[in-house]
Amino acid sequence: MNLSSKLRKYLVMGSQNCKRDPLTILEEAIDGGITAFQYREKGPGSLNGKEKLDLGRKLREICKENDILFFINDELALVEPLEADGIHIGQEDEDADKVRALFPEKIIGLSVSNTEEVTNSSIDSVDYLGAGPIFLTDTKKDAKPVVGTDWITALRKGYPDLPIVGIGGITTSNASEVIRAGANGVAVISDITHSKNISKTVKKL
Ligand code: TZP
Ligand code: MG
Repeated sequence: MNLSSKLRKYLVMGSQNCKRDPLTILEEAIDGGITAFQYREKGPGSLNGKEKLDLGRKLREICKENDILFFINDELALVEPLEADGIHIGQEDEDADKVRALFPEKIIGLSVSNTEEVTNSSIDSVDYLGAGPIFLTDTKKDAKPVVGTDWITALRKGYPDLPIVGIGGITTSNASEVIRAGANGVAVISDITHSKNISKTVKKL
């Protein structure tokens, strides 16, 4: 499977997003057919230090057993201990070319929310782009302004061959719009983690 296909249904999650056991939630999402997972233990209510590492190890193991790509959000120091397949960085993190130099073999994803961010980033150093927030989201309190699916269309035009994943407010009701606009995949937190039937939700995405 190529990278684009492996990013089709991308669950992003930390314990702070879960009202139930995160391990069970991940297993149910895998059951539904997610293709990638990002450990994003961040923000109010998130774990730190050893607890963060321990939960990461368990989630990583589940992804390994099920052949699901495992990404770390932001934190370069977690990449090696958790044997991540890749890392997802934002504009506030280390520059993409520096991350590439540190991890020549890892998959690197970069969030871009507008043209200025694209101009200021080393796009050549990354393997995929995260585009958003596409729709309104309550999950990330400091999210940038909503960009809509037009942002996907613009990125696709500028980067015809680079995998693009939409994020922000994506649900079973609007995921198809994101794909139709040119994204290879959808990255989702709350519509999956808060679902009463996670497997069914993932199938519909
Ligand atoms: N980055 C941009 S929006 C967002 C992140 C991490 C939150 C997405 O969460 P949800 O619940 O899928 O809207
Ligand atoms: Mg970040």
